Amino acid sequence: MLLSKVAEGKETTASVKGNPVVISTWDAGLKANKGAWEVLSKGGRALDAVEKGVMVTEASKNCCVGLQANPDRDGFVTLDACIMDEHFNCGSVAFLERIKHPISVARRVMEKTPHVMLVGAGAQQFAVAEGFPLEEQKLSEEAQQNYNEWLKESKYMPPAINIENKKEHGPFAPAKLSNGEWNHDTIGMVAMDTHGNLSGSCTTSGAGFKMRGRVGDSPIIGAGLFVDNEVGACTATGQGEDVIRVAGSHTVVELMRQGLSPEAACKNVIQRIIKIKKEKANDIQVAFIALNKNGQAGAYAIHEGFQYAIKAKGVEKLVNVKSIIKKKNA
Ligand code: SD4
Repeated sequence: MLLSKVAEGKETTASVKGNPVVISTWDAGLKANKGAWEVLSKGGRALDAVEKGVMVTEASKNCCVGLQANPDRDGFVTLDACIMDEHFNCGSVAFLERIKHPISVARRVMEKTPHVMLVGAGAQQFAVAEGFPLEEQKLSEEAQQNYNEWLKESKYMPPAINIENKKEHGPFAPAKLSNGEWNHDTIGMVAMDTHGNLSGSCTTSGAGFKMRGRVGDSPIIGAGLFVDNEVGACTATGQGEDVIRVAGSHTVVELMRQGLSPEAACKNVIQRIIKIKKEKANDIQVAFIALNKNGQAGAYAIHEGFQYAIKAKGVEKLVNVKSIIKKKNA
C-alpha cells in the first residue's frame, strides 16, 4: 500500500469550480484517477473522464474488477456497471458476461437506446451489435484457483464484502495481493470538470461466488451511483443489498441538497444502514464517497480500513476514511 500517499480522514476540500477534481474508491483509484485526469486536465468532459478512469481498472490484471474477477457459484464471471452525466442521462448493464469494458457498454445504452438498463443475454447481444468483442469464457488463473478452493465446500453464505479479516468473514472477503494491496471487486468514481459539471461511473464483478443472476447496487442508478449536477454526486462500495435498500447514493445527494457536507451526508446514510442491520452491521462493509458542487469531497464507512483516492490540481493521495465501527485491536 502506498502509505506515503495516505492522508488523514479529514474532510478534503480539493477544488472549487474551475478546478477539476476526481475521486474514486479504494487504492486502485489512484491509477484510475490518472486515467480520468488525462481528460480533466485538458478541459475535457467529466463524463469522458469517469469512463476512461474506470476502464483502467476494468483492464487491470491486478484487480478483481472486470473479467479477471472471481466467478459466481456456477463458475461464470458476471459484470455490472453504470454511468451518469450532468443532465440526468444514465445507462447501465447488469449480469453481463464476456465483455471487457462493461462501463462503455453502459455508456452506449445511455447514448444509443431509449432505455437506462440492459441485463444478461440482452446486454451482451447489444454490446456485440455495437462492436464490442466477445472475450473467451475463461477464468483468470487466480480466479480459477479461488473457485477450485471454494468448490471444495461449495458453501453458499451471504458475502461479507470488503471486510479484510478472511478468517472471520469467509471466502467473500477480498484477497490480499502479493504486492500488499487489497484486491477489491468494484470501482466507483465521481468527477467535476473545468466547466463545473459532474459525472459518475461504477463498475464491478459483484460478490465472488454469488448466486447466478445476483445483481448488487453498482449498476443501479440511485443506489451504487447518483449525480445531480446542481448539488453533487455520490457512489458506493460494499454490501450492495444494503445500499439498495436505502437508495444509498441518491439519499447522500439529497442530504447534500439539504446543506450537509459530503462527509456528513455519507455518515448519515451509513448510520441509517447500521440502524436497519443492528448487530448484523458487524458483518458487512458499506462505504460512500461524495463530491459536492463546490468540489468538496467526503466519505464515510461502516468499518475502518476503507480508503478513497483523490486527484485535483496539486493533489494526488489516498484518504483514510472515518468509520462507525473501529478495528477490534485498534
Ligand atoms: C456489489 N457493491 O456487487 C458491490 C460490491 C463491492 O467492492 O462494492 N465490492 O454489491
